[in-house]
Amino acid sequence: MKTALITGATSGIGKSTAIRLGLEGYRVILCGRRLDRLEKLKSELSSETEVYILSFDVRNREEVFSQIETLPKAFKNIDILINNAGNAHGLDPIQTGDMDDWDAMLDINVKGLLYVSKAIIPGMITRGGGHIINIGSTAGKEVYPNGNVYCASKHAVDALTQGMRMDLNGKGIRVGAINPGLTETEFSDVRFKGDAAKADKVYKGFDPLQAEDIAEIIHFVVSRPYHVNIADLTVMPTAQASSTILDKNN
Ligand code: NDP
Ligand code: 8X3
Repeated sequence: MKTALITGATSGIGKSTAIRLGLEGYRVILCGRRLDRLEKLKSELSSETEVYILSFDVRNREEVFSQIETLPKAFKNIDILINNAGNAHGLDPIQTGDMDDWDAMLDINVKGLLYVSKAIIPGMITRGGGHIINIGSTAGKEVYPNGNVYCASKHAVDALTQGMRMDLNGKGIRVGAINPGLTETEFSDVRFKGDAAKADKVYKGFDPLQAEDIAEIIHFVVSRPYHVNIADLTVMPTAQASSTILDKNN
């Protein structure tokens, strides 16, 4: 039975991925800050697979390492790391952007991903195998107006995926990125700080991707034979052609 650690499992893509992998027979480690949600998900999944919870803020370097250190023997050998935790904060032109939002995006989406990876990669190297999937974004391929720092954080994820793949080559570790386009999750609620009307508008008038669509792709990627590494996969709703071209009548 393979063990997968999923960051950001309390909601959206991470939660759906945890469910999908759990149902497919992977042992899952659910991570996130909202412990109540992690506990609820654990109780839902426990009849299907072995589940363990780690509640930490990916921004807190010490917490990341000390929490991962507490994993019991059965969960310690992580085969699959899904670096998913992340969000956008704000959608403002650079000249009026909120610096706390900038810090949050760079600290969570970039540095948080690095801390979690740093805590897990040495074990993978020792065991001679592993699979890391970083959740990038179409925003990591193409910048859009007012997306400035979020796009920069996801471009950094793109660079880190390439860098990890090079540095870990020869160590038996597969590294790849999945880059979703518009996906209906709590992403826009967070971006617009709980303004539900603004958040809902993002996904109105077209068929956005759902978290389950991405979870299905993640399961496909991790279940390929060992010699196959899906290095970089971008997926958009059919209505989306680029980060700025969206047919809301599709
Ligand atoms: P959600 O807001 O639904 O989920 C975000 C997850 O990240 C939550 O589980 C949240 O858990 C976790 N998270 C956020 N901040 C922290 C933190 N400081 N420490 C630990 N966990 C944290 O959004 P999505 O599911 O959409 O987002 C998942 C990933 O997908 C992100 O990396 C996002 O950038 C990316 N993405 C999303 C797209 C979209 O259109 N929705 C498209 C492309 C990429 P908690 O708050 O409980 O800690
Ligand atoms: C999330 C997709 O276009 O809202 O990364 O930035 S987008």
